[in-house]
Amino acid sequence: MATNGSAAMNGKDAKDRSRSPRKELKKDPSKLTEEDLKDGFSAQEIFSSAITKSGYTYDDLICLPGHINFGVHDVNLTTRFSRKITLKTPIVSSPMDTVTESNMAIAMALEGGLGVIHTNLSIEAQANEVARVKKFKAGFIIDPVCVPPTMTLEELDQLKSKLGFTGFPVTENGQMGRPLLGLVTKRDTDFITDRKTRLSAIMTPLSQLVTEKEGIDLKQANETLQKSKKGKLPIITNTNLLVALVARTDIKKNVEFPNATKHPVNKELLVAAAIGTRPADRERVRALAAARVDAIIIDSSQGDSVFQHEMIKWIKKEFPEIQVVAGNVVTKQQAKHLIECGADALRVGMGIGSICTTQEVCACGRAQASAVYNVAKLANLYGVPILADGGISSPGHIVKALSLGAGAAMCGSLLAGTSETPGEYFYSEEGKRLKRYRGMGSIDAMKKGSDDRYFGTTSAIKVAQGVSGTVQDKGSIHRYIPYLTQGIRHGMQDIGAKSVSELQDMLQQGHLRFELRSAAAQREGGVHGLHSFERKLFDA
Ligand code: CPR
Repeated sequence: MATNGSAAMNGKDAKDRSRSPRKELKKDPSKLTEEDLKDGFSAQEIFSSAITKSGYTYDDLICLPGHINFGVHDVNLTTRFSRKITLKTPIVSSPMDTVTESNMAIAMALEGGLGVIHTNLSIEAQANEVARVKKFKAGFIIDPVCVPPTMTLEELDQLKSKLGFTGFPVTENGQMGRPLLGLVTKRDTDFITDRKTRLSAIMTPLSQLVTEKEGIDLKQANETLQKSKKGKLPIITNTNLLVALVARTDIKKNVEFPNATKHPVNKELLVAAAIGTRPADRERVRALAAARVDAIIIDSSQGDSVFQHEMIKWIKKEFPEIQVVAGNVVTKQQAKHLIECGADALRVGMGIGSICTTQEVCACGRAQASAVYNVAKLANLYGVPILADGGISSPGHIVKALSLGAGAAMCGSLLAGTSETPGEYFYSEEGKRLKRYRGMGSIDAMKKGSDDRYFGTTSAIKVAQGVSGTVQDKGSIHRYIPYLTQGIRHGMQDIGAKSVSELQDMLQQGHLRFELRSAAAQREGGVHGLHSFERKLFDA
């Protein structure tokens, strides 16, 4: 065999040498091509299951860094939620009864994402939650707690200590939307010794109140509050019905939300709501449409069913302006069926949620990175965005979901425990502040109605596909989402992608490079080798 440096090489040997790695290393660096410098693998190469026959999770993968020629604040996170809805923040809160009701949906939309109101509510209650989001106007309290004139000071004291605020509108019957009779504040109540006195005797009556008429904007309300030096400004109709309250403390707190997800014309916040696939859910769709819902999510763990096909076609025919998100799916075939029925977006993920036992119980599902990549690739051919649903526990996972073709990440556990989620905080034995978080297929949640998602409504035995647990307090969404988005921006900057669309162009052209991580590489990529450490997520 010819050796290196041998002068006497025959034609075959010369050919072999031109392929040898040693020859490659000796290449003139100024002649290196882009191909020579390619490291790692394209997504197509990684997910070509013909070779490995394995599915991969987010943690199995790592994105290789690219070239940075822009600042982290230049990264644009604008993305597609569905055919017609665009978000400035690629995060959506899950339709779960411990994650999204109106408070969460309002906060998510203000931060540029979107909230999906869960369906474990009566039709009327769910439509009401949607209406609360649509009626939201920054700075205006649209459902202030009202009290009746017959209430005693003693009862008011109890209410104050429970709710933590001090001023209340007094209305006929103590209900919102009724004629305003007066206002009780600290000034009216502090020096009254007889706590059996009724509010009608000590409130400041309507005739002495500063009020404004319905239709006023926040700037005008603010001016009136400043001029009058009052703490609360009731907003009323021409017939004195109470429609909102503006509080000086809220105006001071009220910040601008430049990323808010709003209707381009009427400026209302956008909101989505989940439904099931039972015939009775058509009535639910009608009520949600009447409440002006923007998107309907058909909530099913296995979306490729004849029930869902019929539901998609029916909604698209009856309410063509409402965006329909179908799912859940994890294969190209499932995705194709739902898209061809008219879906405007797909929800991707089966059996990978943090609270989920579907893969254990039903032996069905798919590792999430493989599911997202494969479904996104198919859906992209139709111009339909996908939501990577579940299994997200860090901003890095969101970067990976976007890198594999998702339009946005749908998150449950990541957002659970924020102050805007339903449910009260409580303390663990070690003094940690916690909230409950449970799967919609847990026995507890199914008993409240969500069994339809797991095809369990008519079964004699309800089989749990999830668990019920707790998560730690994460503070407000208005601090937490900016932390997540800043993390995503850093990740995209490292990859060298200035926008989500650029990232996905890189994915499609094979310029986005990945590697699989061995078990040791995954250990190395986490905190290791310390005696102890404390994880602080951000400093703001
Ligand atoms: P995590 O973000 O907590 O990992 O997952 C949330 C997602 O899990 C939800 O958006 C939903 O798709 C899914 N999910 C909710 N409850 C579930 C149960 Cl009990 N089992 C399986 N998946 C569930």
